Amino acid sequence: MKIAIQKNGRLTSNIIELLKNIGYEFDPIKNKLLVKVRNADIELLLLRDDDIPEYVQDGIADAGIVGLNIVKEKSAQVKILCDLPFGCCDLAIAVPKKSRINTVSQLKNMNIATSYPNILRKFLNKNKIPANIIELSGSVEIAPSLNIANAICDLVSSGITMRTNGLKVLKNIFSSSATLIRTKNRLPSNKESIMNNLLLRIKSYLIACKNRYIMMNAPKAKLNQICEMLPALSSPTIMPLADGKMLAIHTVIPQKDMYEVMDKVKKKGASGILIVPIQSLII
Ligand code: PRT
Ligand code: ZN
Repeated sequence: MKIAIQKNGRLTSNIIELLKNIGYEFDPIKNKLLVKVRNADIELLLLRDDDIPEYVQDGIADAGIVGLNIVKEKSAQVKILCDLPFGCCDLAIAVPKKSRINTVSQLKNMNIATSYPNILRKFLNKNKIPANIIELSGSVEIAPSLNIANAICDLVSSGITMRTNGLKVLKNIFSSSATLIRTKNRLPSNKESIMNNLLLRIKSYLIACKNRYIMMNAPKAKLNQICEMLPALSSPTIMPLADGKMLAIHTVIPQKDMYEVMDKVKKKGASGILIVPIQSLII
C-alpha cells in the first residue's frame, strides 16, 4: 500500500514521528522519492503537499497525510479518515491595521490576495460579498503593502507573520490540521486490511497520547472516596496488598487531569503514585 506524505515541509517531521511511533520502521527519507517500510507492506511516496490530494483521488497513492486546507482547496474526491493533532492553523482574512475595514462585509469590491482562491470564493459567495480574488502562490502577507490588494486570506498559526506585516485578522474562515485521507475506491482485500490496520494504529496511538496509566497504593478504608476522584475511562482495577490494610489501584485517566488527580488522591492517603505514558490504547 502506498501512503503519500510531504517530502520536505512543515508536516514532514510530525508525520515521520507519527509513523515511527505507531511501529513502522524505515530509513531516513531525505532526498528520496519512495521509501519502503521494512516491517509492513507499505511504501511512502514523498511529494509536495499540493499534489497529495490528487494522487490519492486518482489512486496513485492509496492513502495520504496532508493539511485539510489543501484537501478542501483542491476539492479532492477522497475520504477523510482521521484528523491528526499537528499542522493546526486557521485560514484567515486580514487587512492592514490602519485600514478602516473592520468587518468582512466591508470587503465588497475590494481586492483580496490569497493562495486559497477556491475556499475564499466559497466563503465570499456564501456571505454574498462580491470581492475580487487575486491569486498568489506565496508571500501573500506583503500584498497590501505592495498595493496589490486591500486584504489577504492566508494561513495563520502563531499570528506572528500577520503582526510583523502590520495586519489585523477580520475573520477565520476555515480551521485546518493534518489529516489522514484515503482513496474512495475499494481496494484489494490485502490493501484494505493494511489500511484498516494503519487507521487502528493511528487512532489507538492518538487515544494513548491523551491518557496516562496511574497506579497507587491506598488504604482500604479510603477506596470509595479515591475511586470517586478518578476520571477513569473504565472501572479501576483493585488488587489487595500483602499487608491486608492497603490496596493497589490501577486505572487510565486523561493526561490533562493527571496532576489534579495525583494531588487529590495523595490527600486521601494514596502513596507510591506512579503515572506512566501508554504506547497504544484500544477502547
Ligand atoms: O513544499 P510543499 O509544497 O510541500 O510545502 P508548502 O511550502 O506549500 O507548505 P508548508 O510546508 O509551509 O505547510 C504545509 C502545511 O502546514 C500547510 O498546508 C498547512 O496545512 C500547515 N500549516 C500549519 C501551515 C501553517 N501552520 C502556517 N503557519 N502552513 C503555512 N503556514 C504559513 C502561512 O502561510 C504564513 O506564511 O506560516 C505563516 C504564518 O505563520 P505564523 O506562525 O506566523 O502565524
Ligand atoms: Zn505546497
